[in-house]
Amino acid sequence: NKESSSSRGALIVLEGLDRCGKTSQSGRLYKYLDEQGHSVESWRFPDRNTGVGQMISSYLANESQLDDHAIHLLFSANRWEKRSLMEDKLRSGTTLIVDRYSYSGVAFSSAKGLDIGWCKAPEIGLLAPDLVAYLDISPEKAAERGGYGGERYEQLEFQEKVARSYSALCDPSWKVIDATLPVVDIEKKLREVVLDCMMACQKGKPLSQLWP
Ligand code: 2DT
Repeated sequence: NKESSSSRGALIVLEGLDRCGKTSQSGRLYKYLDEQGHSVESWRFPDRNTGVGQMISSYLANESQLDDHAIHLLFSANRWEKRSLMEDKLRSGTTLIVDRYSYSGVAFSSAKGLDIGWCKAPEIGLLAPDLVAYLDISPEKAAERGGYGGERYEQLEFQEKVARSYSALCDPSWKVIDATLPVVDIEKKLREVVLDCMMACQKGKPLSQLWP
């Protein structure tokens, strides 16, 4: 029996404000684990490659308008459409590094004023991450990093609200990493917590579901 004889991969989620360095740290972490011989994949949400993802992408580019609740549900649906593949990968031993997940979903929508309980509801039953690494930076510092792109949400005032939503969501299990440290220091801290987490999953930590 494959499932009981082989160990599972870990679901690693990176969260943080725009320009906190998530994407570059995901890339570095992926490269490191891959070179160490681990089975690993780098994922991101929104996944803009699906049909739902294309609707999200055009909304983010301000090419379409959607009700705040409707776009929230699309972001959630975009995770649901990847759920079974995610579970298959994890059970077959692949570790997934995921750039944004349900926490972005709740943080960004509740920053618009939507009720936090309402925002969390459609995420119930998605796989719970084994590790949430939060790259912590103030909205002001993030804004200094060469400015934002032109997408919706990439404005200081809104990022301040998102930061407050993230603080409301943050629980003691999150690994909060100072995103203003030198890149290599962040990378080192991230590797440590990720390797610990992968070890726990190998030793049989069960997969669980949101919200724990
Ligand atoms: P990227 O710049 O990382 O592609 O994100 N967002 C993301 C939400 O509002 N809800 C979600 O569920 C997710 C995953 C964060 C694009 C923007 O989409 C926001 C930034």
